[in-house]
Amino acid sequence: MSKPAVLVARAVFPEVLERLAAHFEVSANQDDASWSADELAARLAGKQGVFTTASERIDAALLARCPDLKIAANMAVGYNNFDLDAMSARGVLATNAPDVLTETTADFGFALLMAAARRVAESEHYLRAGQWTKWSYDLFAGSDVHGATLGILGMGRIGQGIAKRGAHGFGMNVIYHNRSRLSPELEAECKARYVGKQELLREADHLVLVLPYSPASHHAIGAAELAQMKPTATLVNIARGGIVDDAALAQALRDKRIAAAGLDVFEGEPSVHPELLNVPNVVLTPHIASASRPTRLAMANLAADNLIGYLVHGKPLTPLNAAALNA
Ligand code: 8YV
Repeated sequence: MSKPAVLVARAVFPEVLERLAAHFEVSANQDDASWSADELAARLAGKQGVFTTASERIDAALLARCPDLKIAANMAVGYNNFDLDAMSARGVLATNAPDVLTETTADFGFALLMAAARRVAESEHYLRAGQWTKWSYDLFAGSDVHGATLGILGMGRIGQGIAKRGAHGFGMNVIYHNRSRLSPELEAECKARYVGKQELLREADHLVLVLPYSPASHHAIGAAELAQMKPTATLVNIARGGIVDDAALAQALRDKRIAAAGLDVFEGEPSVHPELLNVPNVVLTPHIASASRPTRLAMANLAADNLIGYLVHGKPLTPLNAAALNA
């Protein structure tokens, strides 16, 4: 019997490709370039499965051109690149890669928070540029993290990881806002208090965004929200580009409406709003919050396990639309 055909849409660990090759006829993106929707559709002809990162859009238009496709497996916990309704309507299973990246991503949220609040990147650039000639009492004086109020918008697994780090490691007062409240047990574990969005914006000394992207969360932080924050506040986005209005944020940073920001995700990435590149009080990283080697490998293996689980054994590990498909 011939093996099912699978497309790997991005270059990925060789050991993961080897695992896939034991079960599938694998075509893989070798050079890590982004494919256009047209190219992706052409390459998906005759494929039953596709290994995606969070950047390949799987929607009705693409699916109409890929009648053989049965599963798209994201090497990411976020899945705003999937149109789940269109996938369900076409009988295509969607899977993501939750849990395996939670702690690594929460670590990075804290790294950005610390770097922005304590002006790590800004001061490093200054030193490298040879500008450090003397000690001065207010040289790169930033905001304290320990004991401050940590606001979290979006309280899924990664948000909870950040809350625990803040409460238990840094003695922070943790407040959060989310579509739904955590159970009292989880609130106690995270030492986090539920508040409305306005209170979150007003009270947070450091605000971390960890909510999923959807049309409802588009520009959840824009000029109006930034105007409500403390002028000493730090904003961290490790969620998705598009949740923050990057132009409004650049303006707020320039005007010192807020003190600093740490951004791992951007509207239209890998392009970055030019105004963000021109303000000093922001730390910018290229979407690497989950990028420890063990975690990226675990994410890739989980995406591979979903392809193998579904196409070989009929049992995916972390399905998103199983109910709609009876999978
Ligand atoms: C991924 C992410 O590295 O998991 C997510 O949702 O944003 C990142 O961890 C990236 O999307 C590549 O798949």
